[in-house]
Amino acid sequence: MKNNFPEGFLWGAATSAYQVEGGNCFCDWWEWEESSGKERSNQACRHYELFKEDFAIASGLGHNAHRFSIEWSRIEPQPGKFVQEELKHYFEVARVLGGLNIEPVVTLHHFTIPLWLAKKGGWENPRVVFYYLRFVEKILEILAPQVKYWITINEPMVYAYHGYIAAAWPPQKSSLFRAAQVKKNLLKAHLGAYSLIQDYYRKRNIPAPSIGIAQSMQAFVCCEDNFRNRLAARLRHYLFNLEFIDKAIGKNALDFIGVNYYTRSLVDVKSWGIKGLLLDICEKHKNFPLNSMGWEIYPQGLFDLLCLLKVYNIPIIISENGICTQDDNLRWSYIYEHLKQIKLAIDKEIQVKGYLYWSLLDNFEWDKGFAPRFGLVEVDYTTFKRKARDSAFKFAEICRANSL
Ligand code: IFM
Repeated sequence: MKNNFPEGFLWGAATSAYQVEGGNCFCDWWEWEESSGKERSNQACRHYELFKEDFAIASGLGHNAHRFSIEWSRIEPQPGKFVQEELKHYFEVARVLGGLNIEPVVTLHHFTIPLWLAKKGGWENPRVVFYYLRFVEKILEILAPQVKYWITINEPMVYAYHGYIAAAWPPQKSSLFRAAQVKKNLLKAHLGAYSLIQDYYRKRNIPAPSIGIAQSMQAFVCCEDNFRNRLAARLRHYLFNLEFIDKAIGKNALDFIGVNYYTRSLVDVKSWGIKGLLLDICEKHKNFPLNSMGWEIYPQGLFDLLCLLKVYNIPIIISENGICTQDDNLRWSYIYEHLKQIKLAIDKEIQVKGYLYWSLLDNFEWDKGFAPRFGLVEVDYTTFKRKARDSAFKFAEICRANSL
């Protein structure tokens, strides 16, 4: 039928541990919040305790998939000391999802690292690959049979950019050289995890899992159509959107591309030079409605990107797409317009296999604190009561019907 999505399409939402669980005091972000004077994450949404309630809501909203991340610093608060209770917790998280017929999509690294690792240089230190794989192995022992979809790393380029170029996130460095080092180690970690997970399943005769990364992708659009901007847009598209997945696919180490898509970026290079080419943007010519953090709403960009990804000929999951806004009608139109673009791409035989809205709950938006409201479900941060928004119910109809 005309508006149907493919059979078995994954419908749901995503979260990340640090942004919803609360009390993640053994990681780098927790310490950074203390020293930076930024809004504290504190109890976040108390999802660590309330996950069953939250998953019951997701199930009631017709979701058949849910993306969550594992908080590494809970599992391994000190080097090499793995906490059984915490491993059991994530086993329980996946078990509860399974019991509700919700497919777990597990992210192994979503921005935070244990504080002890940060003190050893974090992702700049080549040893990080060893530490990461040791952690991944522990997670496999707990989750392997229950989990089919793995995301090794969330948004490697966003991580490298905010922490090591823009100096906006911990460890607040500003060096292209360091960022390149971090990117290199993230890629090595992904490649190692890919083999580790595949081998683990193969040796135990568990049906092969599907392993991807969640790549933040923006539509890079020239503010003014001139040679310098066109060159910069191409360069940024390669470096920020494609390079990481390109290299993973080149090594046969990617089963699906996770696309995190929110907005476009207006390229406006003010001077020649590497920084200008990579980073200069225009804030003046935003022509589309904005989310509450000032990002333009540009659904067409998702279609354009999906068309460009077709050459890789591997499945794609929209691992994040969402809007922070106080206007729930705008949220609904955002979701609907992006789904229309995805459907257009599917009609062009692009293999999109799932859509995970960001986010199931309102949550802690990193250095922006709790003000941005991304949730399908509203969270009252005083009582921790949850209330599904109208957009969540409208989205539920699409999830249930598997059709627009
Ligand atoms: O909240 C973040 C998430 O952690 C990673 N992707 C983008 C989201 C919205 O900014």
